[in-house]
Amino acid sequence: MEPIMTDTSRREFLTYSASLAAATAGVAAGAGAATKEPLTGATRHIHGPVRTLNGWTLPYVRKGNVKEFHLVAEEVQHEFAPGMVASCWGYNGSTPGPTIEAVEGDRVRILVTNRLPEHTTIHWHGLILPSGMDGVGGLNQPQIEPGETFAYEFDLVQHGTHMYHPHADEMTQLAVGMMGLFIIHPRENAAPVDRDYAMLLHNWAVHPGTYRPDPAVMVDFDLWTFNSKVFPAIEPIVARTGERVRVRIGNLSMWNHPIHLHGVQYEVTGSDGGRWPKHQWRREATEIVGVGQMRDIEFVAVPGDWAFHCHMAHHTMNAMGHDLPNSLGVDQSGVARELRELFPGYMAMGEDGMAEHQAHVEMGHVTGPPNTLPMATGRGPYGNIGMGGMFTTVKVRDNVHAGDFSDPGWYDAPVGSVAARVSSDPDFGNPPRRG
Ligand SMILES: [Cu+2]
Repeated sequence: MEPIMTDTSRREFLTYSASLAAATAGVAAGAGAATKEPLTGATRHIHGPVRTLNGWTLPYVRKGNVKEFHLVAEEVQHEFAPGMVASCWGYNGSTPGPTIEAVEGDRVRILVTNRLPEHTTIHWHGLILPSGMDGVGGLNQPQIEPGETFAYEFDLVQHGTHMYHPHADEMTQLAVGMMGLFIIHPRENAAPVDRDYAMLLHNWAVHPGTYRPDPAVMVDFDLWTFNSKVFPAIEPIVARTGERVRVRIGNLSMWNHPIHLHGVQYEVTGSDGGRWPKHQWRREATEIVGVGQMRDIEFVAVPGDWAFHCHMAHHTMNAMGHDLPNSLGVDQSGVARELRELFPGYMAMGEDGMAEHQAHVEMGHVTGPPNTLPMATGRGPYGNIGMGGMFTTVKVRDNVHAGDFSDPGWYDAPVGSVAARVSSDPDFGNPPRRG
């Protein structure tokens, strides 16, 4: 059975949006810059929709007083970025699976069909529910065997940013991509935002030249993803100047991630504990989202292109050969000359740092194994960006329309506001030095 959003549910959402627009217009009008078309409040909403970067939201069918969702656990062919596809496991054709969105007070029924070759379950991470609905296979329920469909049904008695994932053979099923977001909007007293983004952090061991994540790897991962995508395939977070933006971040990887946003101080406003009381908010530029944790951050959008990334440097790159001796500062010209006699075209790298890698790859000097992304890639308006993994941009412009999430291109910085060359002489100036 294909789940669909019924007319009833669509009408419910539209009616809600309209009434809320009227209620919040006064608040919203003050947020935009005065010289621009004012923010009307039409997009300010409490009950979603959430924008799952590169992802989607699962429609439901209303059956009496129950919202019924249907998840299918199955193998999916997943593209991490153009040039790299792997056989992963997910839900309803994607990893992460579709985002489930509902409202505090709803009763939900979630059908779970297992089309995997082994048993599975779903744990509703952070939700307050009856023990028998908690989804730990063997502890709370029988395993869902291949071909079977189980029904979970419970009341949503809280709000906040949550996740779902298997609690059966987790070593395999998490490693190959089984995860999703479960977002519960507050029934009342919510502070609206203009844009509401969501992402799950994850790590993968897809060894260079292979086509399936390796579930036996515990620490040495190759790929670091926002919603199972790596830079530059991760969509930008688009906003209009003055809009209030929320980004909901959940971590189902095996490492903690210090998530850093340039250009603003954001506020950490919530978690799977719901939206925190204002006196608990913290002003930060980097927030560690620990394994199994959720964090909501909010900020008022400032014009520009702003990096948004994990601050672990090796999480903003793709697979690299790193079981090698350190070549930084080592004169390799002699050995390179000898090796070129054995391997024509051999080039020594790393002597002056790794920044040259991207240029060599793009010029075709370095060809990696098949189905393997370059370690560092991406081109911006001023040249190579040299990133990968958990990196994207927040793109804020004055003229983005409400509800428009399309990539506005690169920021056209005002004249005189970009760092620029003043000399090409290494002996330029007279800077103070120690020693
Ligand atoms: Cu990280």
